[in-house]
Amino acid sequence: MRAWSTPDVPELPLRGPAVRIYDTSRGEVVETRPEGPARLYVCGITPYDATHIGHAATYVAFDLLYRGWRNAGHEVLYVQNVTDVDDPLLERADLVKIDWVELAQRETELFRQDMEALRVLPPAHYIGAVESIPLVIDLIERLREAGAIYQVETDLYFSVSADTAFGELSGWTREQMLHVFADRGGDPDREGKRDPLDCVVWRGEREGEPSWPSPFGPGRPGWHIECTAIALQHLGSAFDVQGGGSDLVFPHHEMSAGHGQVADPGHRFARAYAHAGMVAYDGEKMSKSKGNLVFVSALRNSDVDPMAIRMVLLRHHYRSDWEWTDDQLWDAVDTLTRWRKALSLGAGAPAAPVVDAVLAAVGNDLDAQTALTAVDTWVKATLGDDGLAETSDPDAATTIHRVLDAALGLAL
Ligand code: 5CA
Ligand code: ZN
Repeated sequence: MRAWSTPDVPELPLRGPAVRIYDTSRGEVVETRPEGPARLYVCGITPYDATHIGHAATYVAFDLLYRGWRNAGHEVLYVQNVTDVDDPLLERADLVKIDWVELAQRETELFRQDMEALRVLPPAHYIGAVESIPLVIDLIERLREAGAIYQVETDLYFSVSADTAFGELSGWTREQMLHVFADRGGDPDREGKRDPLDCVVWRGEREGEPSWPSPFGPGRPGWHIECTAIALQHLGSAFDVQGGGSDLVFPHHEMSAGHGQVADPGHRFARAYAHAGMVAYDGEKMSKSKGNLVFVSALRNSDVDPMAIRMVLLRHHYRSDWEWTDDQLWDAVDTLTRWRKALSLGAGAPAAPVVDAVLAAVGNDLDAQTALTAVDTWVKATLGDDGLAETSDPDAATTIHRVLDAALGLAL
């Protein structure tokens, strides 16, 4: 599948530090140590509706990681999927009486435009679930040889007990897992299952649903195995970071990792698992199923500066849960006006310490807030908010422009 176009990223005169990130499975901040290209997999959208601010926050978070690695001197190999066939997409297509393929294509195209506007660096491989069906079939065969697959009617299930590390990623108890499983695509009560937590890897054909031929009969892939198959194919085992929103910790990432670890015993699926917090609106998690949404495209259509949207997202630590309000957007618009004024002066307060501070902050678990504060301090000094305007650095504006764009994706 085609991704979106790559924005220009300025080169910086100095290297950033090694990137540290919070690993959900270890419960602490760890240093990433890419060998060869830094390998990143981030779970992509299910394209049944437009990109909302919650999605955007998650993709901007991992864009900081990409930029942090790049600025530390690593090449980055980034892979993202599109869940272009799954229950919620088929249900929505049915509801609005549109062909599911057309719905997926339309919403994926809108997502590409939103990502471009927000200056999110594109993945090198942008892969749909439908196009990865041959990979999924191969992976199921491997899991079957390992004894991890069984059949219930026409569906194939993965035995979570086959992964000796099952549960280590989330660190959740069985009770916690069972509590959310049904709400997150699972079927704990299905008769014939060996363990209520086992998950579907191949869903046998149902009337009125699309299906593809396979050695196990016609059907379609389960959700978790889609991401495992795509990641293993394009990144291999033990890739550096698996990312997504915190709603994917369990079951999605736990199951994907389980499939990967059974298919390739002795290797972790990913070295670290990173999760972005949930964005709420009107008091509840912003979600397509609840309908409490703020769409990136709707804001863009009302002429909101995409850099102001990006700034609102950057002002929240990527791991925190927060609530979107329009006030934050207007505040970011005002800030950008002030910043642009300072940047238009050319000379300003010394920029080199700001570059150091921004790179250090991004390298320290993607702390964009601290990076923005360092820039704001420079803006205040340059505009002379507290007295005399500082002009000692003749190239200050060029340097600040560069670091804002390279490290934070803010092109002003
Ligand atoms: N296609 C699957 C992943 S394989 C999926 O979860 N799609 S999604 O469209 O529902 O979400 C896309 C990404 O946005 C996921 O990483 C998800 O964790 C994240 N996300 C969804 N809702 C929010 C929210 N309210 N705040 C922050 N991130 C969110
Ligand atoms: Zn995924």
